[in-house]
Amino acid sequence: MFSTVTNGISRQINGAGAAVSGIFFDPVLRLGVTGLSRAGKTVFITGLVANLLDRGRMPQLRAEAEQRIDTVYLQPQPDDTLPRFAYEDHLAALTGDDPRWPASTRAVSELRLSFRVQPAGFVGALTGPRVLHVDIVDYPGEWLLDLALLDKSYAEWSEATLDRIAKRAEALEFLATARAEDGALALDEPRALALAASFTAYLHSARANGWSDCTPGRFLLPGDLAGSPVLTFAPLPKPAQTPRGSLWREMERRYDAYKSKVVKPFFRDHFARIDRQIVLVDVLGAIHQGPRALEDLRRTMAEVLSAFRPGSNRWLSGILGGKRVGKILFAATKADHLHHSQHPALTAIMQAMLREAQSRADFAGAETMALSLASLRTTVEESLTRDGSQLDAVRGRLLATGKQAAMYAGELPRDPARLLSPAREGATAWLDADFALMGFAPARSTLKAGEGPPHIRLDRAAEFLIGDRL
Ligand SMILES: Nc1nc2c(ncn2[C@@H]2O[C@H](COP(=O)(O)OP(=O)(O)OP(=O)(O)O)[C@@H](O)[C@H]2O)c(=O)[nH]1
Ligand SMILES: [Mg+2]
Repeated sequence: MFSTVTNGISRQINGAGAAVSGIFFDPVLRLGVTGLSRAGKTVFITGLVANLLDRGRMPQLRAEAEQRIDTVYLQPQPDDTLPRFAYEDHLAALTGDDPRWPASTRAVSELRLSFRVQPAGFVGALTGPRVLHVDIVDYPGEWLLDLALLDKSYAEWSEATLDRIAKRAEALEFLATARAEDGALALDEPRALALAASFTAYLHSARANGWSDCTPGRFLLPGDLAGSPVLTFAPLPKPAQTPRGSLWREMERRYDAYKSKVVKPFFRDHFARIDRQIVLVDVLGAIHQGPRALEDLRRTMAEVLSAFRPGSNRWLSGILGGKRVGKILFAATKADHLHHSQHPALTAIMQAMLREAQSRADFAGAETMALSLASLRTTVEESLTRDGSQLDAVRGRLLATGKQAAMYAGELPRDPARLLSPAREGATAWLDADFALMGFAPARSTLKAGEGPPHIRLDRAAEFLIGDRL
């Protein structure tokens, strides 16, 4: 009796499964990985994939703890026009004999990771193993900032940009060039190129000095668009007359082309297809740079996040057509610079930074979480005695000299407002504290069979992002 019933159920489930997902293809989850330049995207994807292939250090991934994961394997990705994420090269750099950090990324890339899992529970016992493909897409957060350009004309963008950078030392040279230019005069291509080059140079030095709002996004990461007209424009003061063929008119045309030929295709072809998202934020780096950098990061992150609030942009809601990112994880990276006793304070700062952006629309129902992680742990914890008191510190191999050193980053306040408020009020230095950071190199390590490279909380991140689908 019982067996006929279960047989019936199992046939039904098989039938339903085949009808829904089609027996010919397995479900796919697209995971977007983003963050501003140097936030830690490449190291994150490399560490995550290595630790999903060899899961010895992933106890918080539930399907792994329940021993339901049969195998995980890399597969050719489905998008023929996207470069593959160079996983093997990055892993070799991070874990070789002379471990080093991977080079900065030039373009969007993708990797397909496939899971063969035993489904959980009663139903699972009946249906047998199934396959889930996770397509990981690495793209710069700066490209999300470009969304704001869609609502702005060239004149509005020029004015806003010139205004915003007016007081920045990094922009002095560009501003002088731009002000000396008369946009009403006929276009002279070498002058246009020089303007764009000067603006790009400003963006690079602004980025290097810790400013986060470095847009248009492709100016920092041009890929194969380098030198093309869509990237040969810059903000200019608007002249009284803008005759046909003038520099101003041509810059306006190129700005519009950037929006329609670069910004829109990215959102349509890549962003609109993302199911889950992780946003990596180098909070520690900004704190180290000082209050101005932290405030700039907070404002920029709020802008990055507007891409995840359907309704913030009409054109975007139109192409999304009701589809939205279901889960968003905000991760403060490089947490291995801190002793674990300070991780809650770091997470709290990350959370507070997002609170404003979050409360505005709560991402229209997307589930969100914040945590601190290290994609590749380069340090071990150590207790230091300084002036008779104990300090929770970390020790690692210095990037600059290759020597071992212990570091104490400073005491992050338990109350995030102690940092965020002075930053918002325009303080130029932290009053009662100093935050040091040392650049650590990846540690030399010999990995045991079945274990990925050392990390902090990659398993928690993976559980949040894909655990419910395993
Ligand atoms: N200590 C430590 N440093 C990290 C970690 N992850 C990233 N870093 C540092 O941050 C730098 C940037 O990391 P990437 O992963 O290349 O950052 P990215 O976001 O891909 O950068 P771009 O491709 O240039 O936009 C690395 O070179 C490291 O110095 C980490 O887990 N621990
Ligand atoms: Mg990268």
